Amino acid sequence: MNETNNNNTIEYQELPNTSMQDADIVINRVCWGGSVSGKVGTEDAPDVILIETEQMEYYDEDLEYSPMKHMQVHVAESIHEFDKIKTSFSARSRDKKQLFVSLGGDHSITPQLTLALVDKPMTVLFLDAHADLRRSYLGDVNSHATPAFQLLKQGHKVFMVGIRSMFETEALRIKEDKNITCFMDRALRSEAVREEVLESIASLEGDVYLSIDMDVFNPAYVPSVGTPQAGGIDYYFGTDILEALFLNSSANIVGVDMVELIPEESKVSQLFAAKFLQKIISYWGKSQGFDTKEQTGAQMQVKYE
Ligand SMILES: [Mn+2]
Repeated sequence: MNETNNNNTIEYQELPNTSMQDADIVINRVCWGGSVSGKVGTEDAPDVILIETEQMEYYDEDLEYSPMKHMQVHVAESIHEFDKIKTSFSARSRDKKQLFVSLGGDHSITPQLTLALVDKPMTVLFLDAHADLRRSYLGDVNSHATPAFQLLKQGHKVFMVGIRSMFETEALRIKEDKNITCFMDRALRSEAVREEVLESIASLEGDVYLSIDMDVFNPAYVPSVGTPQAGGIDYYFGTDILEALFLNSSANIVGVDMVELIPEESKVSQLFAAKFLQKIISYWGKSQGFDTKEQTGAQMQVKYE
């Protein structure tokens, strides 16, 4: 936390915003909640999560470094129209290795983001309580209940973790489609299965996109999401997944999203999301060796106690 920035613009951890071209981390605000069939308010989450990043310490207590001493961040203009999501990373640097994190918004944004980031098949690590494999939902093919279906249609493999709610046709698709790997939430109660999940994630290679539906977490950790579901993973298994993917696999991370959060009065949900966003940035930074690079990051430009 620092006391030097008192303006009204939205920043990550109140740090100076650099250009998209020069940034190591690009944070995309996708304020789209148009397809939510449960509670409303996901479109407000990106700004609220970023505001709560001000409450986070710069130092990462797990990885034992201060990521933003070494990295620059760009918080992009917010997007309010569904059709504009596909072009949201068009100004990105083609030469520099960057982390693209999108804050949703509902889960319908994910297939638009993968269209924005890649033009060939990859693996999508899909953390979610719901299978999201419907062909259409309430007449909408771009619904928050259809993203996994859309990702498969784009040619991607989908690696699901935490699933605990589905329609019968979705269950059949999971059993039959060779491009789906699925670890059901109930199975994760076994430590051996949790280890198997982490080993499978660590063995991922090539391009990988990480989509985190915040309802994958137990509602005690993240009570406010579009469609809460009993059961769910805990915070530490979430960070174990980040460790397996970012530090233990050889995967090239093409992008990450966090979706379906709805800001609430107690702030528990958005504080959890802010912390998890920080962990994503920290683990990615470590995977790129930023912890040993020179200290010219955004944090060096602020006075703090
Ligand atoms: Mn979902």
